[in-house]
Amino acid sequence: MTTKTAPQNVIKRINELRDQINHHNYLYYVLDNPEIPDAEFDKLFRELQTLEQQHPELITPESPTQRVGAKPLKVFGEVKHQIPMLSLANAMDEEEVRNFGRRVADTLEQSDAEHIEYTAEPKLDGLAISIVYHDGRLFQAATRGDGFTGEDVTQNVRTINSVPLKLVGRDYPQILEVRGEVYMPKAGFVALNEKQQAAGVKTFANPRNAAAGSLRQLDSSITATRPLAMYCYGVGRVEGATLPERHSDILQRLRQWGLRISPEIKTVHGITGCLAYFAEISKRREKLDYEIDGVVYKVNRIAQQEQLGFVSRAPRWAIAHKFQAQEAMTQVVGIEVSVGRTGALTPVAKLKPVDVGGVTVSNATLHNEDEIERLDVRVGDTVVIYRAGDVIPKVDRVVSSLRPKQTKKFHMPKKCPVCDSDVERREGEAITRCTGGLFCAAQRKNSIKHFNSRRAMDVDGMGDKLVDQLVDKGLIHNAADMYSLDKEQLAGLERMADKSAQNILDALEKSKSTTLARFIYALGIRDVGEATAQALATHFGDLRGLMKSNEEALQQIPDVGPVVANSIVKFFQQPHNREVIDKLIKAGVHWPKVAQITTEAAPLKGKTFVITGTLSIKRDELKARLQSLGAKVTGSVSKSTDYVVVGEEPGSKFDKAEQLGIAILDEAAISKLLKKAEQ
Ligand code: 5U1
Repeated sequence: MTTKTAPQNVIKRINELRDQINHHNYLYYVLDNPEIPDAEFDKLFRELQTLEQQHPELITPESPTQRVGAKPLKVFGEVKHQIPMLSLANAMDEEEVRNFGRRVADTLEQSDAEHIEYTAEPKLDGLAISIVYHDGRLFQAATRGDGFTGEDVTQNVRTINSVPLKLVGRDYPQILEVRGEVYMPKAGFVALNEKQQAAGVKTFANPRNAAAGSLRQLDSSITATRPLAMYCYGVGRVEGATLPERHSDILQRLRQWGLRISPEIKTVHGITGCLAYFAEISKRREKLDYEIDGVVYKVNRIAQQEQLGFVSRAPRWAIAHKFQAQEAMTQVVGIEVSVGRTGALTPVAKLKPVDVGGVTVSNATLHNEDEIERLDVRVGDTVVIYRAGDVIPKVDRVVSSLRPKQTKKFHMPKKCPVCDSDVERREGEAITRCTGGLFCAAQRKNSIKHFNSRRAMDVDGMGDKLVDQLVDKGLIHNAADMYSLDKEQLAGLERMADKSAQNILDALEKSKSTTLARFIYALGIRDVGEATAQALATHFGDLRGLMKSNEEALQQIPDVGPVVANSIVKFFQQPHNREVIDKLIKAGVHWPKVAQITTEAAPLKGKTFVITGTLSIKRDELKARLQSLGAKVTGSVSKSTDYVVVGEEPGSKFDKAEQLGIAILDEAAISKLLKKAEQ
């Protein structure tokens, strides 16, 4: 409907929309740093288009609807596109694709629309590029810019490996302009961001921005280090040769000349064929090596393309069928910290529910403290949420222009939000962890399962499923609680007869008699494996000594460095962990006294051992016992080896030991030596 005099509120809204669109075009095209999701931009654009259609008298040549993209950056030379690089009309759903198909069939006066040939191609989320070859040699490369004038990025494009500097064969046109998309493969994007982060410089929000930022570098030696690639999807100016009559055949010809064409391009019939292609590629989208934001359908016969022609900014013979947006904008109403099974603290943004690609999202992971710092996300912020496939949605960026006044920076808590134990974050690591492993409800199941495992307390029959049931029913909260279970409680569980309940009680009773090394290992202290547990047991001789020790003293023990020492001290500092240990000892868990061997008096100090072949004692256990007696255990035999311990079916180390005349100990001999040394 056209009204001659537009109301003031319409004029005001049109001006607002133009300002906003110009601002976002600048962020997107010039700074390669979009603030809002594409879908939000499309909404603004469509609203402006609708208002301008209703009030055509208000259209000005400067309106963003009257041009494609943004002006080129002045620092690059300008390139005039002899044939404008137009954009594509979008179809947001099947209905819009079917409308496109009907328009095509009507204009071509085709009664059988399903007969019309189309090509269907992935729509890469990169940067449109024009590359001109003169006599087969790369002459000039330019970005699309505003569609009529682009930026001269020849030097940068020359660094992209998939762009040939010289065409292959002889029958190429004298002048050939190919058009396509420069993009950054997903793996390359992840690697680049890791590199940027390590160097403490800006990371990119997504592969498209990374591609754009890399291509529009002023220094082409930087572009050369970026993992850019290109696919061609069409031609512009062609002089001195005639090209085939179908788009698909033109692409094949480009391939013969050495240009890269997507292997995913297919020829299909009718809109039914187009939609089947869309469904098929949607399923494989996540597995593709590059990001795509939709599919492009093009009428395949060039004669039909010419018949269809163009309308304002776009050809009538092609359309981009966009995937549902994977991004959406919403507000952060809170930031909570969750604790995982392994004690890792993960900050989670609580969101005003928002639809992202057909799924309602109300939480998004913020990963870790570094990520929060990088995003500077705060409660009250408007954020862009990104969801790919089945992965947990993440906060992609903060829309800083919409930040309310008086927001506060978020900091990770100092105490575990589940059990109130201290949290720790090691130097060089991104994850913050709870140190209350034995007690923390979030880690409960994991820590009890580890406690029961064969090489720890070896509670026979107490499998993972049983632990899950006991914890879920609230019958146990930590490992010590298992020793207070009675037969009735156990027999009341699923698939548990009286006999099996009694077997579990017997196994628990049996497990009370253990070794100090096994007990230390069973506590599940971070970084304390069997070998370290053994070394701690032999060094301290009893648990109290270990619990009271400090980092300095711990580091005197072979194999205990500053990181492990810190984990041990932190673990025993937690009152809740100590409570559980006291309860275990009160329940009757005990071990024989261990002969204490201090490092200075270690009987095997200075001796080097190598182990080869199969022994009845576990290799790790033997290694730990030797180390706790001061010996060094290495992996290869040399002149400095003192003993080679040889089990069944020894390897070449045995032969080498014989050649070098090194003392060989069989199982009986090493057992005797250990017994004597440990006395
Ligand atoms: N795959 C593909 N992407 N893409 C983008 N084809 C294709 N064609 C385009 C654009 C802008 O434009 C022509 C149809 C003119």
